[in-house]
Amino acid sequence: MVNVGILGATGMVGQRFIELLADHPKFEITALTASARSAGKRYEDAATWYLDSSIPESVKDITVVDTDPKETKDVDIVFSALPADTAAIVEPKFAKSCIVASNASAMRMEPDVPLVIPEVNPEHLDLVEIQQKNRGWDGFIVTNPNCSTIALTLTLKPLYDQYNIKRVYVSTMQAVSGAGYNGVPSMAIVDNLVPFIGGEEEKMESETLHLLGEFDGESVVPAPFGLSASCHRVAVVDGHTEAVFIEMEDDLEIEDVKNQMGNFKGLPQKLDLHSAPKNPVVIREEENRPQPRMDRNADNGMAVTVGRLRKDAAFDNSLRYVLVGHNTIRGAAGASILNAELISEIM
Ligand code: 11C
Repeated sequence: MVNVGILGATGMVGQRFIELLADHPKFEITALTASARSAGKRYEDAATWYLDSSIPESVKDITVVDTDPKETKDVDIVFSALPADTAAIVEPKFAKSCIVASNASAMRMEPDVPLVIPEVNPEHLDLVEIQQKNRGWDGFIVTNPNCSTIALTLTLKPLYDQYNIKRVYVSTMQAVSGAGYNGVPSMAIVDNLVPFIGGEEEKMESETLHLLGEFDGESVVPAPFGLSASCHRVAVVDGHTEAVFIEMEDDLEIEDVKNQMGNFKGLPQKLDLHSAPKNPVVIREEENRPQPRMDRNADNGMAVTVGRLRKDAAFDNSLRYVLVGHNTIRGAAGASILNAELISEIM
């Protein structure tokens, strides 16, 4: 077993890490960190558990420590659920000696830090060598994208491989858990919608093109199409919904698009990663799907569900669809864990 730690273990994403790692066949949680207020307490006493599942027995008695590498010796991988400002300071300290699989946005666009979705761009992990050389670290940082970006990019990748994409518009309807809130108290948003999520549109626009970009041996050259995002918070507990509009350079057949997405695997067959979904994109034909409550847990929350896939009659060579992805599983903790599983297999 590989010893792993979770940085920021008491928050919403930290709890997802615990839930997903509790019975992991290769990773064993041996360290949990949080702010100084929680340090020294048993995990069960330090955390207000938000999830529907109960706190796994194996972590209840772990003593929470400060988020400091001196406190987490003997850990090979740390998963970071830290807020971006803390992550920017703390993650480099951990990366001196261990692998940091980060969900935080702080280091994602650093030119020598891989931003990876295993099914989309595993080859970007080659940046690790450059990172270690640049920074003199024995460990390294690998990041996963923002939750809305992951769901969108998993659906764009099979299309990008097959067609010349000209431009993409996306309008999101994002769950409150994305803001780190527990569902019930934050349902003050019921009967309302917030038409702004700070930094989200910029992240979707830059991260998506970076993920689909080519690593030329030195750096990543972003994919060459236009992408415009409008992001909104809605009264849903978990599961981000996105309405996607794509214009291609050439004509397309909807059946072919469905086949490309539905049969997309991404990972080489010989790689059997524990958390990988069987099919990263699940296609639904019903007119009223996907819906967050019905579809966010597809393949343990690791698959993105696409529905309402249709030609866009308003423009030439265009299509539109709606997707739902679990924002704290596929879009956060599950994404970092899948990155760590990939690293364990291939590096
Ligand atoms: C939200 N997507 O729903 C955000 C949360 O860059 O990892 C995740 C922010 C990030 O508000």
